[in-house]
Amino acid sequence: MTRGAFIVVEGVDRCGKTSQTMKLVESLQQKNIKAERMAFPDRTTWTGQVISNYLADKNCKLNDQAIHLLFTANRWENVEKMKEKLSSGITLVVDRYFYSGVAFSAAKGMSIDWCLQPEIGLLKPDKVLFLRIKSDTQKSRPGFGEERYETSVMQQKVNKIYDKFSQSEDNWKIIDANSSFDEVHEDLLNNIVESVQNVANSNAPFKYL
Ligand code: Z5A
Ligand code: MG
Repeated sequence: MTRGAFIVVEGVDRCGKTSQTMKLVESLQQKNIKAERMAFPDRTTWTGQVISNYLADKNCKLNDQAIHLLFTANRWENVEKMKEKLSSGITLVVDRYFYSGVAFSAAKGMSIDWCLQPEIGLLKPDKVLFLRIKSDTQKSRPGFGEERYETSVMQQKVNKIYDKFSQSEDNWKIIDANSSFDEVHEDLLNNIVESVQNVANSNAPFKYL
């Protein structure tokens, strides 16, 4: 059996990651492609609950290195589960991954090299779809501004780091997230179907960071 594809959807807040990843799984299943959604942070685990409290409580004093490592631990907690699902032929559509970890921590002033070290050894995605959105469109989307990092200054810094990834990483693809939900959806879906076929045709083994 060929493994499923490991797809990550990244982008600044409110660009549409959660709503699109949910719909993508439905659309893939309608095409008879086995698919499941995951999201980081995975707020259901022990580390996920600490992270969720930290994000919701702007007075929480956890230091930047400690929260960075908790986000990373939250990914390591899920590695075996991810491998099992991919090995059984399920395509994983993942809402945020370590790129968010590096981008948000580096935006706070931490070194990118330091931020990357604890991520080494995690699974590398087959494709990262970067939902690139204009700042004005982002601010017009419902819910912006509710959690700790949802300020324009922070989001602009994060966006610059995503831009760097999109230029330096071989598995990144920029998707225009400013158009209608359905247009963005079609673009994402076409890219994922292509990745699923590439993984199946090449019988590609897992890649690691
Ligand atoms: N973080 C970190 O620091 N380190 C890490 O390692 C990781 C994360 C993994 C929580 O993330 C925070 O954790 C996040 C990064 C940090 N910080 N911040 N800020 P989260 O993923 O849990 O955040 P969220 O609450 O799920 O929301 P989001 O990511 O901000 O939004 P989104 O998922 O991209 O957007 P959405 O919920 O799908 O869409 C937003 C609204 O826009 C919604 O009403 C949609 O119906 C609407 N929408 C979507 N697309 C469209 C289009 N095309 N047109 C019009 N309206 C649309
Ligand atoms: Mg979301």
